[in-house]
Amino acid sequence: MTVATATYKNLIGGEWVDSSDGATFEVKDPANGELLGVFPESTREDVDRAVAAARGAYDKWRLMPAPHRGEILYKAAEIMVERKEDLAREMTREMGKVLAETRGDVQEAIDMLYYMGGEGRRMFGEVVPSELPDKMALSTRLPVGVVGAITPWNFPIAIPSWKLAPALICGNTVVFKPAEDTPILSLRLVEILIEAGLPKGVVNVVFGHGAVAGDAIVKHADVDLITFTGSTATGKAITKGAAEDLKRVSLELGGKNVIIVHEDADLDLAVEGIVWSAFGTSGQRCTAASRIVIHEKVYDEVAKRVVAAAEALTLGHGLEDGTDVGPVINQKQLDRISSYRAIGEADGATLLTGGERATEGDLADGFFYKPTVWGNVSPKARIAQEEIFGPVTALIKVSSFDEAIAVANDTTYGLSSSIFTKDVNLAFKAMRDLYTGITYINAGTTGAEIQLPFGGTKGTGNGHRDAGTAALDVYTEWKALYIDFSGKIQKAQIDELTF
Ligand code: UN1
Repeated sequence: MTVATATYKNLIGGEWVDSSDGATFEVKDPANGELLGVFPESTREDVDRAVAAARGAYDKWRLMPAPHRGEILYKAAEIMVERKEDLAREMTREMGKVLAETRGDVQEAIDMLYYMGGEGRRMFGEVVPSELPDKMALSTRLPVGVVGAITPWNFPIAIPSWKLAPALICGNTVVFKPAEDTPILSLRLVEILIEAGLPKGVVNVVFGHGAVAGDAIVKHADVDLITFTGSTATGKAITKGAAEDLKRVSLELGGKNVIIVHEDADLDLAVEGIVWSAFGTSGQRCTAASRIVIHEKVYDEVAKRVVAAAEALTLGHGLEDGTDVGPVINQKQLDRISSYRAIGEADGATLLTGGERATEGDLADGFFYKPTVWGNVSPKARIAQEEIFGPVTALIKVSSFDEAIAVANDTTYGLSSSIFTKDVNLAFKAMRDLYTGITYINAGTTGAEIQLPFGGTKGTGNGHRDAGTAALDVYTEWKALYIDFSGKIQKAQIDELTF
């Protein structure tokens, strides 16, 4: 397969421009190393110009009625529906995951554009009674200003849509730095927004790496809000960098997501859910199931079936028919995932399958890692505590429901959790007691829909949520309005009322 290599530019104030010093970086297919594109390596100066363009476009955009902003998002969704297949194919080349999953990624962006387009005609505030006569009290939303959006490579178009669509519908302008591994698909989203009628300067794109371009956005005095999805370490650095200006920071960080298999579970369902959640997207989802907590009565059976299913998965290029699992994103991630083999052994866990690169035939040209299952993992082991972000999962044996919940909650993360059980009482206890932002009953840990809040507790974030109406709280400031039509100066909490 030959793919035309293109040279791309930053988008600043509606103009396509090179980086200020002309530096570039390359983007390659993780399955075979093919060169796909050359991108500007943005400097602090480029970020300064992008922020100035976003600020310049802000007043016009915030004053456009929200339903009109919504129409641009609807139009973008419609264009994306038409191009879904092409976008999905291009994404598989750039990011590696299989075509069914890249179609899902594009669909998630379509869903988000439609959903947030609808918010243009909702974006509800509140009207509440005033404690004084002839006075009205209500709340409404104001945009925050210039949003710096920094996004990861694992959902190259969906996650940018989670940031850009709500930011835009609320009336903010944006400086967007997509992940350096997947800039092509992120750029496609912006191109589509422009085609749908987005005015110049409302979204500005600076390509590059976190150390310079990302850092410049985070520390820029004229950026009001940083929205970031990525690692917990980077999230902490962003929080510190943004503290000087007291910027609002919305973070979606790591996960160590858990599936509980209770003794009464439907094991066919549970095994299918485990395999999909652990090895789909090569385990590179924030929501991937990297811990499976299994009741001792069914542990051996579940372990046997999960190992057999993992070994039956076909690795290959995501565009080839029959591929179940694509490559991981890059050499650095491959090295990181590989390093957990020795860590798991040192933890005293039993390697049941995988634990090494896959190098048969063409796989040697890409970053392929065998689906890996560790057995008899201690809940405190590093492979049960640290986010590996690859096709690796840890089986943990427990002897009761209460122990399962305690083990499930015993991590520094809190994104997604699930339980397989037929006992309705236990299902409700799990919904209440699993301290995560998302809990599934009789399903795996992945597959969140965009109309509900997405995010997690503890080290997974800082209390904000992507998606759903909760996202509106990230991208707006609440404003309270009091309208006194009594013709007097009335004093709240002071005036004695007689009726
Ligand atoms: C992520 O991995 O950061 O729920 C996002 C899911 C997807 C989104 C994952 N809808 O797995």
